[in-house]
Amino acid sequence: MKQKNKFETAVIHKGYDSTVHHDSLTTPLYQTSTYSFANAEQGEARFAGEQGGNIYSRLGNPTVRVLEERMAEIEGGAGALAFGSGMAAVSAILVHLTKAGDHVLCSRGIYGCTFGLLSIMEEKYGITHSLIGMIDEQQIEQALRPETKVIYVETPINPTMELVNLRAVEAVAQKHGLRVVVDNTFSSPYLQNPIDFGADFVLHSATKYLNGHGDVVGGVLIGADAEEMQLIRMTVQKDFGGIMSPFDAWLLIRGLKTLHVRMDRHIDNAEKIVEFLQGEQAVNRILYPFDAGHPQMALAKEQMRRGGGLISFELEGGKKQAQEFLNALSLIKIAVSLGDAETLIQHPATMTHAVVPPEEREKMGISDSLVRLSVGLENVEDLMADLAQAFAQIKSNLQEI
Ligand code: 3LM
Repeated sequence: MKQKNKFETAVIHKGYDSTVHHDSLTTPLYQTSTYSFANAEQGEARFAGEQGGNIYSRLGNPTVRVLEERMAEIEGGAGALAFGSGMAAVSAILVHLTKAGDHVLCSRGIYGCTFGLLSIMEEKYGITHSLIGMIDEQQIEQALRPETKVIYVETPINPTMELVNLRAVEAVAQKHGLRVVVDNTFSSPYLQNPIDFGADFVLHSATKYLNGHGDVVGGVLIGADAEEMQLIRMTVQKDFGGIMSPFDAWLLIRGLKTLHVRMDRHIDNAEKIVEFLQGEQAVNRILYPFDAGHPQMALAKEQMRRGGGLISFELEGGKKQAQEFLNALSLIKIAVSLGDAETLIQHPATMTHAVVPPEEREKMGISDSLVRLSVGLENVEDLMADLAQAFAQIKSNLQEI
């Protein structure tokens, strides 16, 4: 039997066979919307599912399929589907798993637009949700309702870096017959593979680390069951239609080849910046999973290979001081999104999580003084110099508080 390739090899080779693509070393871009059938009977057989082969790019595309196969492999799943955005992947799996009257149990924090989507589902279809901390089985079990069907979590949570105990989630899900979905965007498959912990589905905003170059908006859903993934392809994905374009898949295939190299550098830089921030008076709290000050560091080390490239921290003062700090930066760009080569900083309360009502934001732990740094691939000394000069600039303002 052929040995399964390791991560670093799979991100470069899995799912691509050059001999059936004119020996092209890199995956060709099949920029086509449709495919011609040899004859009418072939078209009929393909539509009837009696014969494999391409039909129409909303139902599958050879370039997109290479990405899907590669993603399934590196997340340890049995199948994957690529979508036009992370939110298209989130909405597809929630539509697949729920019907009117069901309840979704979520981690205490979730990305702002996921919260927005769940609010729409509640208002329009009576699919309710609740957000809770997920430290142990008892805590999760207590929050279940008779109509709970899905446990939907992020870990680490955007932007508070709180963790969900994946083993506890799985134990409760097993006991009560619930489906588990994990948004693994913050870790990337290089640091954490939730299917190994029993998750049914893993999803990514491919816009972030998977692509890594800030030039694609995309999403990927990976599932533990190949048949169910094929069912989703031919139902929710086909009929809601939120597919990924072949060109975006092509860019993602290129970006993904360096995921492991990029992640290690993001993390090397992040670890040095955490250390630097620890010496800063204006920083009240640092939120980084592998930092000794993180209340769940032990859990982080059980679930994640390293701490990741994102650091959130609370500054002295409130919204005004946080905005002043962002404005004082020069090399570091003020931008939402994450996982790019460029270091990005944003203010969750007024940006990524602005759609979440203030009282809900407070429950999630998102204060007005919280900022989120996506550490890039620049020279770390340059990044620390930019942070240091920004701290120096706001120092006089802070002394006035
Ligand atoms: C952000 N996040 O800056 P797309 N799941 C997680 C995410 O962080 C995101 C998505 C899903 C950010 C985007 S805010 C307008 C910019 C954990 C996106 C959604 O649909 O590909 O953006 O993924 O935190």
